[in-house]
Amino acid sequence: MSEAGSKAVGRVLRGVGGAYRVDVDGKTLECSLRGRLKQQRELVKVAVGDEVELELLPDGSCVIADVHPRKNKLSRKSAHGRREQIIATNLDQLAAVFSTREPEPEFTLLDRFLVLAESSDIPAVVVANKIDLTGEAAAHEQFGLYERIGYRVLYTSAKTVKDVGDLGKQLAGRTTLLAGPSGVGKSTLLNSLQPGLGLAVGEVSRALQKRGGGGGRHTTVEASLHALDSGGYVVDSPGLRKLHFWEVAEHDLGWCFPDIRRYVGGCRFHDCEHMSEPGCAVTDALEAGDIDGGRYDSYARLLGEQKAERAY
Ligand SMILES: Nc1nc2c(ncn2[C@@H]2O[C@H](COP(=O)(O)OP(=O)(O)OP(=O)(O)O)[C@@H](O)[C@H]2O)c(=O)[nH]1
Ligand SMILES: [Mg+2]
Ligand SMILES: [Zn+2]
Repeated sequence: MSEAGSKAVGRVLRGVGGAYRVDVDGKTLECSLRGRLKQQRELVKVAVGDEVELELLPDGSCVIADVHPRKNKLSRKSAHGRREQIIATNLDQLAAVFSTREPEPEFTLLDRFLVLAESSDIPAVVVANKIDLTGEAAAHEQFGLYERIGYRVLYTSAKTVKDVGDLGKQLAGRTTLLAGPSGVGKSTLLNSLQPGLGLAVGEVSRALQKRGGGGGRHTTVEASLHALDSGGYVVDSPGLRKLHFWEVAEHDLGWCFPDIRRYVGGCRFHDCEHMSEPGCAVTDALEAGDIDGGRYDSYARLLGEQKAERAY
């Protein structure tokens, strides 16, 4: 892409404040949005992971002229107001990264990440990092529930090369979003898998953790896509303390919990919300101990949020 007017297709690596970094066959180009797209920016938000059409202008600058239709996207509601914030697009899987300690895992937040993935039909795996702090047996106790539900859980320590091998295999050849709270080691894991990435990692000071909780301040400040030597791409993303859904549109909420999904066919009413309806196979399974109480609480809380949203 050297002559004015020439075109190319690339993939958005990152984008802040109207400046985008786009990968074209292994070369990184700095681009802005073409005026026409800029006007529709509320409509066509260019996001990390997007496949875009580029055009080289006579002045040597490069613009994004169009965005290809997306295979999928993961979005959240912005912290302020009611806007959609696209985290990443065109994903093959989500890796929900939590740590066994420092910070301790917040399973209601993990449930939210999993529901987000299920609702978009994006496969999810769970990464339980920092097993060096607890030992593997304790980590299995913490996260074993998710294996029983049917998720793949990868037990990792970014401190030892042997403990990131399975994660490396899981990422090879796919586009993966690594998401989770701040300080759990997302960037550190990626650096251990591929030292050349050189991602900034934070220091979780014990003092800071005690004061602020949740691992302190954020180190990664914006999502960025990286090509892996093993094929595929990873998106490293800033830690999220909260995750509010922009939409859980495609499926009912119960469908987004695989452990609840398998019972809904047995409910007396087809529109059962599994709260207190008679003949509910889900609450029966809960009482029988076949559905975990914490998972059911996550479901009930999210259902409450959805209803409040609809009433809004
Ligand atoms: N003991 C131990 N510490 C780890 C491990 N992985 C990461 N850390 C440490 O945890 C701290 C936070 O790591 P980061 O990689 O910056 O965490 P992050 O998830 O990218 O955080 P944000 O960018 O803020 O979202 C650093 O001090 C790392 O050295 C691990 O497996 N074991
Ligand atoms: Mg980070
Ligand atoms: Zn029911």
